[in-house]
Amino acid sequence: MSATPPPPESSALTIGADARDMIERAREERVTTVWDRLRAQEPQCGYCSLGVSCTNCSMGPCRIDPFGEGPQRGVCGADADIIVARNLGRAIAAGASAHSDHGRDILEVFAATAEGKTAGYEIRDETKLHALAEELGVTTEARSTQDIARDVADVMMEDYGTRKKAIGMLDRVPDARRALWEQLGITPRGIDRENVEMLHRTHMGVDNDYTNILLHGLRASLSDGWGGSLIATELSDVLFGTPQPGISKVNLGVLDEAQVNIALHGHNPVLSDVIVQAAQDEELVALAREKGAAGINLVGLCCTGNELQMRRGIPMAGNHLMQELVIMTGALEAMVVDYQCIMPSVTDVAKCFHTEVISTADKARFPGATHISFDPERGVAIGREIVRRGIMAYEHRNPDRVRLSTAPVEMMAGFSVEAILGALGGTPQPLVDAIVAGKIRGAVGVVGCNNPKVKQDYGHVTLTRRLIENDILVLVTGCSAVANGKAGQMLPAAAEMAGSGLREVCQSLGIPPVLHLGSCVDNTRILVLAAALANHLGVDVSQLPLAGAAPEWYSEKAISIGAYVVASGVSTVLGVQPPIFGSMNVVKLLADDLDDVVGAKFAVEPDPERAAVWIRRHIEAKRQELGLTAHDPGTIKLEDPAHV
Ligand code: BF8
Repeated sequence: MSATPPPPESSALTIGADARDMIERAREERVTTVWDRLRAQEPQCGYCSLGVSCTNCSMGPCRIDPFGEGPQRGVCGADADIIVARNLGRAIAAGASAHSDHGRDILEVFAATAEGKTAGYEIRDETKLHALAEELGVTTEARSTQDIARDVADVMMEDYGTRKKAIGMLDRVPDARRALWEQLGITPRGIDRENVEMLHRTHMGVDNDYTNILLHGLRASLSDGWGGSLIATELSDVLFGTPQPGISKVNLGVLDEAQVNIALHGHNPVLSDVIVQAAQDEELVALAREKGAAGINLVGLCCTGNELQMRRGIPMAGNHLMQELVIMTGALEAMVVDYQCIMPSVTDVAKCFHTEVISTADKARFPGATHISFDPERGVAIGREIVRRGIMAYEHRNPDRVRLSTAPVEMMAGFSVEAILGALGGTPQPLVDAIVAGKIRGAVGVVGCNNPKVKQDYGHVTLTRRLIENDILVLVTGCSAVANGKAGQMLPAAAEMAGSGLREVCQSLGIPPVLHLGSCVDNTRILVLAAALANHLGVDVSQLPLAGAAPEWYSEKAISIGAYVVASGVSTVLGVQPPIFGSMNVVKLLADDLDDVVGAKFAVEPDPERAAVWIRRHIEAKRQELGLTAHDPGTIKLEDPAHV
């Protein structure tokens, strides 16, 4: 019998000192983490990795033999092209549904606030509400904020399901792109409709043309990017305030040994915002002191953390792969979860410590957690109850088991489109001038998750670093923002890391070369900025020197994001192989032919150094097509065949 090889060194799993320390602790204490579970699954199923297994009906499960020797069709007759396309289509619909249902939840709280039926919520950005009302055709003159909000809510509700030709915020899209979507038949009509239609099409015996399925995939994803996610972003700004830049902190060092620590994890800011209010309550602060703590320290995780950091400067404990490790510090009293990206394993890890996991969404229950059902009518009272539970858990903390070894890092967050345009003097023209002059070669959204198949944060940090060194402005969201924050790349002083042109622009504006635009639904901020730039220049988005990248993606939501970014005209590089390689027709469609259809395509490149070369070349080609200056040598040698 061969002996099981020892697990890899923690330094092979993550670049973060805070994460390494906690992975080692987990091993010492025999607590299982995501990396152990990945190892236990290896080798993972080859059919599933290639996307050629199908469980859509009970004549199956079926799989196609990628070597051409075994079955080439499922029981129903579907070949590899159909199966891969159906699987990908369903993944897009799942991701788009997750974002859009999050948007609907915020919309419902917004609508209830307009009716005066919530506690702890108000319209914080009236200017943005008025702008949205005008965009959606809601009269604002001589009307109360509540009346306007009620009508805006009604119009947005209709975007989800009512029979329409197009969802409501597409006027932001450049005319050329709108016309292209019409011509291709992929203008998103209703948010729920496109996702339901995808589930219908991918039922056995409906859509059996892989191209047709994937075109609808683009339509479903557009209902996310220009629909559900955009509603989530815009209404979160209206309810909780439009972000403005500010300094915050990041990594596990934001936990404070002297205080009650409560982590807010998930994606939806509606509950976490009232928890922030509750944590400032004098009675609760006094209760924490009575229990021996110096105060109440809220920290964020994943995108709920991004929402709070962007608007309220709440420190960020970590990104996706840190959620088990934050409990391993022994200093966390409560982990409050809403939904999305929350590993079911957190309750198992919490059992080894005094941490109470508190679930709050009725649609996201976690066995082993305390469930406190969120109700916006009692928002403040629920927020107080949750904070009180965290304080009570502090009594059970074992000080001998606290292990906090890393100092936090400062980062800047809060770059809404409004804040960016504000910094530029209210118009994109200075950005355009810098691009035309070649000081900034282009801009790239580096976004998405951590995935234990990639050394944590290595993909995000390396790719971003190479891009800024080459005078490419980087916009980050989601877990990529956290990774770059931990690496110190998101402070104005990080301009020193950038090429001379980008450095000069950042230093003159006092901004970092890597801008934090928010959570994953806030990828819409990147779309809106790209569209504003294209409209300003009178060109299509696909003509601009832009690109997208998701170096460590894992989620179905990331698939939807990638699809709507490409369908909006921005080519995108994925660092983790999607399950499509069982159909070379699908691969060719996505990585090649799509460029002729929507003016953008996908690439897959696991090595961030090579991904940087791909992006740099792409940006220089776009610049050339626009008649802008030929590429400057930069630090990446584009002619070097080693980088091809
Ligand atoms: O929505 S980046 S791991 S936390 S899915 Fe999740 Fe991915 Fe992080 Fe935010 Ni986005």
